[in-house]
Amino acid sequence: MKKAIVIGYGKNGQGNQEALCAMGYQVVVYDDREEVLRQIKELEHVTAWQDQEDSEGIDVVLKSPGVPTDHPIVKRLADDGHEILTDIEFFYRNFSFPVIAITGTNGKTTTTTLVGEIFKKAKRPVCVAGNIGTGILPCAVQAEPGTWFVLELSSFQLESCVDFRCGYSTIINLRPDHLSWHGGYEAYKAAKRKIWENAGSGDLIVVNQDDSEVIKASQGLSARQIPISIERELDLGCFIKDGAMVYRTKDECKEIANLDLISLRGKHNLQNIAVASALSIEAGISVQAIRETIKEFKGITHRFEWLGMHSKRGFFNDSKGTNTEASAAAVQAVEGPKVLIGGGYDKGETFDSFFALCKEHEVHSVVLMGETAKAMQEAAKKAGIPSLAYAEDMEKAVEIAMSLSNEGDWILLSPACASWDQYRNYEERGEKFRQVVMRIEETV
Ligand code: UMA
Repeated sequence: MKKAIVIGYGKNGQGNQEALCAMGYQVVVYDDREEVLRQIKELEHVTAWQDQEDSEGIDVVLKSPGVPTDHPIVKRLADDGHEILTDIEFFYRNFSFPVIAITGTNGKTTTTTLVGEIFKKAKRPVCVAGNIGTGILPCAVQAEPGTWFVLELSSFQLESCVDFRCGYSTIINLRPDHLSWHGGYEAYKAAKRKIWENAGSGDLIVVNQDDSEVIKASQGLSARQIPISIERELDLGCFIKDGAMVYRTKDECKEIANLDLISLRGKHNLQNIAVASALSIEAGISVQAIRETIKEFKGITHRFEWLGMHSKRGFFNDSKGTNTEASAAAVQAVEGPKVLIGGGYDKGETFDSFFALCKEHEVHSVVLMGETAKAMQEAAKKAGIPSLAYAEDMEKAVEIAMSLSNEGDWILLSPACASWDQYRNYEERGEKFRQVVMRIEETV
């Protein structure tokens, strides 16, 4: 019987363990957290692996994306001669489904979800998985042959890739993010670029012409390239023309949808829709299925999610705004005076230009939380934002935001930081925000 070690037993690790067991592996699990080890002891098919144990006879090491590559256990296993894989590389080596892979700093989840919805509308069998929250391997062991895998991939997953390659892929955009994790912007970009590292002439990549870093990353590849832009008209690919999103091939220019029909708000979402449309059309989906989907698609939870009017203020939950670029898109998506609730885990980002943009887009008050509160407060002050406040938790943050706002204002949770200093993940942070907001009287 083949043996595997799963490192990290969160969402990803649990899915990997289940899939490996279903594939006939004997699985041992390593996790730093005591409570997780206790939980493993109660399981039937899994045993905990102790760090002193011999790793001889282990065939596969599958690391969760959030376990650093320089973690002592990971290093030791690598020194013992084991290859350290994340789920996406293992998937590539063991399964042969058609794949659409999506990465980028922002918009991955929206774009991935949208492509998945388009495939469902076109009645094509599809699995939507990856960084989006559903493990790739548990889906793979259950999927029927011919199922399309639409995968959101993070830099954490991609950094350990070696041979991974897929038929259709994109890097939506590139901005500084996860800098302390990767050790700088160059290393972060290198991790992201692994999505295209092995792309060959039979593969297709969608290249955002409005992003110079993405263009740079696409250079020198033999894969077929489909450009997209929301800034200018193109000779080929997806762009905006006369108030409509269109798709131009060498023979014709088809209208995908009039911009008035698109439900998602914000310029950043037009980019996501253009990328999703290009990938879907190239994978053989009809323009009609795409049009119908983008008419209906209202976005995803925690990503610029409308929570309604409460006490005559409009609330948006953008807990998934985990870096300045994502939060900048949210701040620009609606016009009018705003209060921003921000701050969180410190990834090493700087905030000066973010708050300059907030000032430009009518953010008159900022309520800050978490590790980055102090650095953000200084940057917001420098940018000249009139009201700044600190809150120790979400309850207090919403209370302060209410007191700093006027009737008709927007109150936006878009932290520009990851959540890991105060919450398990951005979902938990967004749910907490929702709970607090929902207690405020609903108005029209
Ligand atoms: N652990 C250790 N030692 C460490 C670090 C972690 O033992 O040094 C253990 C923890 O005790 C815990 C487990 O590893 O039990 C957590 O693993 P993980 O951090 O990889 O998190 P998962 O719950 O497995 O979730 C992961 C992704 N998380 C990260 O990449 C940080 C989820 O992406 C993904 O949805 C999920 O797998 C399903 O595949 C979330 C994320 O925040 C959304 N991603 C980052 C982002 O989008 O910016 C990259």
